[in-house]
Amino acid sequence: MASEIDNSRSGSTTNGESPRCAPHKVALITGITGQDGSYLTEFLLDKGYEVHGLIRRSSNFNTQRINHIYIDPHNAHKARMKLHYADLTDASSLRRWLDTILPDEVYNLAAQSHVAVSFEIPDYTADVVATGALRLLEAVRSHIAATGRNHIRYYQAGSSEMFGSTPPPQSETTPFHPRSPYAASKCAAHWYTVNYREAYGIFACNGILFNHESPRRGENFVTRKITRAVGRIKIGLQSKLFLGNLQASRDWGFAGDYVEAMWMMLQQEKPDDYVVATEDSHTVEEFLQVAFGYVGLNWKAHVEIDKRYFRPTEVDNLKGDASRAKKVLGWKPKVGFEQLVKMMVDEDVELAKREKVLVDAGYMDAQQQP
Ligand code: NDP
Ligand code: GDR
Repeated sequence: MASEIDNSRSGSTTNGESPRCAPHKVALITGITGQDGSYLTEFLLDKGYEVHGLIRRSSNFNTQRINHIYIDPHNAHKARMKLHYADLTDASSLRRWLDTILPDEVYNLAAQSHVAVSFEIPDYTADVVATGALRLLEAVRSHIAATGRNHIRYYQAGSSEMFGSTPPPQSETTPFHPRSPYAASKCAAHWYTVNYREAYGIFACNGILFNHESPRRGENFVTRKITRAVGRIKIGLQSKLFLGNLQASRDWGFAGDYVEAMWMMLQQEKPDDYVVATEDSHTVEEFLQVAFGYVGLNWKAHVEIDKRYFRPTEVDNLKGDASRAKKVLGWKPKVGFEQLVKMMVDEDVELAKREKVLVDAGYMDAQQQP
């Protein structure tokens, strides 16, 4: 699905709604195939942007979350989202695509983003999350030096995990105390971004985003793992759900709301760092109660604790203070906790129904976990 680029910035616009030479902004997104990348792409396309996404090579297609907005590049005048192969571990690919695409805004969303997995592959996690951000910043810096395009703006996907064991409420001034290789790598990426802003005057922002979820959330994060199980249990495809620590608290928002904050940060006069959060926190157990209760099930009858899902060091309590984002950006979340859980359960019940059709027709094993 990744395509060769159309080098002309004025020749490839819109889904046929605007004139071919209409002025438009160009965004470059790393991590476009992820949860946030897909919502951000929709958001920017709606605003009239031309969106270029960097995708990494995979032995299977990894574009499921953006297939619905993909237009074959052979319809070049219609396709406003374009995909290119690159990798955060490959500096040359980053610089090459910057020079070719000439973006106005760069969103660095790519990451090995699973906290528990980062204990298993710490070296790789640091290479992508920390050094990957540095490679991209350096590519932006050298691209600006070579071209003089100093209006380019950079967004770094920071995380509430950086606060780690520092107690809530957490704001932009709260000290970091990371509790995983992932979180330590995000701290490095955060400070690289601050440093490139201070050293080279690059318009670079850190969004310190608290957990945000959606029906597109990866299936091994706890919220989606729960709502997938609720759907499958309700439809009779599964009976048990194995989880780890149920007492951890998270400030869970909706990913669709959070990508708007990313964009808002890059529209300000000056670059800065912002916490983005709902300011409301719930335990994993509370998530279970709402999700199972919504379809008339008792979570206690289905959930079993499996030690393998506990982490060597846990982050117990995250609850953001998003006053700066509210005041300066005018951002606020639209979807609350219960609405989020119900949205995810609704979608996953429908997904389980479709799976059931495949199981009944003999195309899928009922025990086959997604
Ligand atoms: P996902 O895990 O859904 O998506 C991660 C994206 O990064 C995918 O597109 C993935 O590609 C890509 N990627 C992974 N490794 C590489 C690499 N070496 N080179 C290029 N691309 C790579 O994450 P989210 O969308 O949930 O999160 C987006 C960003 O925000 C991440 O940086 C995450 O750490 C951060 N974040 C997320 C929060 C959340 O609650 N969702 C909260 C705070 C921060 P592929 O599809 O091929 O795997
Ligand atoms: P988190 O999200 O670590 O906060 O990182 P995750 O959903 O993985 O864990 C949240 C909490 O749930 C507990 N938990 C389990 N987690 C998973 N994945 N699987 C289980 O079976 C399970 N049982 C209990 C965890 O211990 C934890 O306390 C997410 C990612 O998106 C990061 O990239 C992002 O930076 C942060 O959110 C903010």
